Amino acid sequence: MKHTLPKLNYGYNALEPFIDAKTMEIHHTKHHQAYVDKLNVALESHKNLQQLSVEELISNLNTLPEEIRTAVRNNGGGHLNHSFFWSLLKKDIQFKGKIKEAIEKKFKNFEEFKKKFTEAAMNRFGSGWVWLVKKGKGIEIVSTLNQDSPVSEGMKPLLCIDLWEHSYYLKYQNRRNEYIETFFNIINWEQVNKNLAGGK
Ligand code: MN3
Repeated sequence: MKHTLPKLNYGYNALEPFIDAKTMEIHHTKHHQAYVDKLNVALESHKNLQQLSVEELISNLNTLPEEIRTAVRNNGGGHLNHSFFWSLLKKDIQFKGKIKEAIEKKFKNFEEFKKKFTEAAMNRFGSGWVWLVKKGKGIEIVSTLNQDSPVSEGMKPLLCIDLWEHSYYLKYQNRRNEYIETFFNIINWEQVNKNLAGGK
């Protein structure tokens, strides 16, 4: 089974003016596609691993043959992280439901959550991601380097922001702070609620 680039269920311009169409198109068709392609190359001579989903691969990195472990970690991680990220983006979705309750329980209120998430994203040195994850019975903010995923650590992602410059540089250049601020306008809280409700 070859891994394939998932189609977006919205247009590249759907997140304008917060994320511009050109950035979305390049991010999806070039960056994400490259992770998919390189993952397939890494698995070419490992027929048994081709049956596994990318989530299964990333959940069990330590069981993979050493010669492809880094390639799968980076490119499988890139594929998994981006597929998840695309599902989280939508304009004009109200913050409500169980995720609202969980965030208010953990962080007191939305503003405090936003502040902590923003701090984590600003402090992510270099390329990586910041996540809201379910861990045990609670939720917490974690940060990963490069294309590492909290899935590898047994955590269940609820929400994430891509902090690689390719996700914002065309429109925001070095202003990561503006990109992070704008991200709060395009969170699909309906999907985050689904992620919270889903297994594990
Ligand atoms: Mn990216």
